[in-house]
Amino acid sequence: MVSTEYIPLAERDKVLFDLKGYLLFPAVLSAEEIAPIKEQCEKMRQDKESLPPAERKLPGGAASLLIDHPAVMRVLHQVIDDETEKLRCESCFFSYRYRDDGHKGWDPHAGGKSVNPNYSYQYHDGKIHSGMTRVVWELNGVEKDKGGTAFIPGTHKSNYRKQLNLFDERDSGVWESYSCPPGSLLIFSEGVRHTSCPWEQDDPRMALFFCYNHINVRHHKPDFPPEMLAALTPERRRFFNEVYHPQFDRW
Ligand SMILES: O=C(O)CCC(=O)C(=O)O
Repeated sequence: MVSTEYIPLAERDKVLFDLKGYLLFPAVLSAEEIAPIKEQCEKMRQDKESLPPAERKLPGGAASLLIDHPAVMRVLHQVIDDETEKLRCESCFFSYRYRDDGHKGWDPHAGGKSVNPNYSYQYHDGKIHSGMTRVVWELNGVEKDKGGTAFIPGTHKSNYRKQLNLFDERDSGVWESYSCPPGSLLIFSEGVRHTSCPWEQDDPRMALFFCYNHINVRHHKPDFPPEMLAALTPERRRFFNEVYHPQFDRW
């Protein structure tokens, strides 16, 4: 059982997110927490029908404990909204990668200041207001520069949005990636220029990609099946509410 209590995000991490546009927290999940999620993901990949309907789609089943994991909430409360009821989860998928898997690999995208609420990243009145925010759980270890997501740090605030492609070559000297043990948590603003990479490790990548946003905004088409939503606790189901402002519930 994951406690919903959390230690507020350190000042250093808040400033680092603003500076770079991403944060990495190593080994947040224990081996005992990772195992059932990996088992669910393997079944989804190889034998979906063996799972109950509510667990065939992420983030149902064992993975549901990640929806409001305290290590995620303490960041989203700082960068999207400090009220949980104003946070939405709008997509979740499993990335299974292996060497020569035919994946598109290097594919830089996003970056630069934007007024589109989905890619917007603002700092106002002493607070960060990040639009679409990715939360990635690396269930297996990641070796540096061998397939983890790569970033051009700081580009969520870059003024030269259309010229960022000047740096798109992998060896342009501005890309940064990470290594991490299993169970690590990567959180980034979709506004920072980033890319997937060819997977060059022996162990596959097993990563869950969640996408969060403010309750007022949506980027993805909603496609969470009713049986998955029905099996969640009310506190977790709330993350899949339609786009609206919760003040209307009070009137
Ligand atoms: O696969 C990856 O490492 C990056 C995924 C990505 O580009 C995204 O989440 O927008």
